[in-house]
Amino acid sequence: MPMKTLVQFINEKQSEYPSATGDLTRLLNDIGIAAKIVNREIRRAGLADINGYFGTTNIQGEDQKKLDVFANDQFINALKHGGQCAALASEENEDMIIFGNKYSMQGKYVVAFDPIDGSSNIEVNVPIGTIFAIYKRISSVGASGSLEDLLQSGNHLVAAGYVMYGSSTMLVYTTGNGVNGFTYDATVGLFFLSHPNMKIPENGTIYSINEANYRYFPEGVKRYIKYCQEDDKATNRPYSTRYIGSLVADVHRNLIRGGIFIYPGTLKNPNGKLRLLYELAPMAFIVEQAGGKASDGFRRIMDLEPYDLHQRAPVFIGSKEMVIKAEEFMQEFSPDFVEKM
Ligand code: P6P
Repeated sequence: MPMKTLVQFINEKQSEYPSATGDLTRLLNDIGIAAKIVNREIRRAGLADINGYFGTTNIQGEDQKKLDVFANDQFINALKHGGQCAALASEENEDMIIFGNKYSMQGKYVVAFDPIDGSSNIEVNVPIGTIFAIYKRISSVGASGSLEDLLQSGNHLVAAGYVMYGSSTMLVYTTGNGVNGFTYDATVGLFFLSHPNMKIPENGTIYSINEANYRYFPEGVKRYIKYCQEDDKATNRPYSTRYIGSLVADVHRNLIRGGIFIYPGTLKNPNGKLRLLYELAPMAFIVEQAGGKASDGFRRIMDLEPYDLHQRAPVFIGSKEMVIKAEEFMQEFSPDFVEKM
C-alpha cells in the first residue's frame, strides 16, 4: 500500500472540515520543515560544530547549547515567514516573540514550543525532542499577538505534537481527533505515516522517575514507588524502571509500550521542573488523545490555567490505570501537597 506523506495526511484531514481554510495545514507544514532542518544538524552533531555551548544562558538559567540556539532560530524563522502565527513563546526566550510583519499579524494562531528538549543529551547520543503547542489567538486578527493569546490552558489547544530525534526521527501530533505518528525518510526528505491512530495501553509495567531525588519526594510518590517495586503477580509487579532523562523519549516509549512518567514536585521545588505551557500541556493533549491520562497528582494538566510563560508543574503522565493509581497514593499520603503548588 503506497505510503502516505505528512503533507498528504494533513491535507486529507483538512478536507474532512469544509470550513477549514488551510491555515492550520500550512502552520503544521511550516513546523515540519523546521524539524527537517534541525534533524539534519542533529544527525551531524558529532561532525558539525553544533555540540557544545553557545556561551549564553536562557531564561531557565541554563547554558544554551549551540543546538538550542540553532533549533530555536529555525522554528522562529519558519513560523515568522509562514504567516500563520502571530506570536510565539519559546523555552529559550524570556519574553514572547511578536511577529510584526503584516502577514503574521493576519495569522490566526500562536505557538508555544520547546525547540530542543533535553539538549544536554546530544553529546551522549541520547534521543532529544522538539515539543509544540498551537492555540487559536484570542486577540483580533490583524492586531499584534498578545500574552493572553499564549496563556491559555491545554483545553484550548488546537494542535500539539513532538518531534523525536531518536534511532529514527518521528513527528507525532494531534489536532484533537486522535494521534498519528510519522517517520522521516531522509533519502527523500519526507515524513511518512508509520503509526496511524496511536493508542497508549490502559495499563503498563514501566515506571519512569529520577529516583535520585527520592529523599525530596512527597510521601505519596515514595509510597507509589514502593508499590511499583512490590511483588504482585496479579498486577505484573515489580515493574521495570526506565528513565532516559529526555521527556519526549520517556513519554514516547510509554505511548507505545504503556507506562507512567513522573516528574513530581518536591519539598524544595513544589512545582517540579517541567514547563506547563510548552512541555506538559502539549504532551498531555497527545497522551489523552491516545487514551491516557496526565495530571499534577491532583488536577488534570489540561485544566491548569497558565499565569506565566515559563511556569512549572508536577506531572504524572501515561497509561490511565497507572496514573489513577499514582493519584490515589498522592491523595492518601500527600493530600496537602496540592496547596504548595
Ligand atoms: P532530571 C531534560 O533536561 C528535561 O527537561 C526533560 O527532557 C527530562 O524529562 C528532565 O529534564 C530530566 O530531568 O532532573 O531527571 O535530569
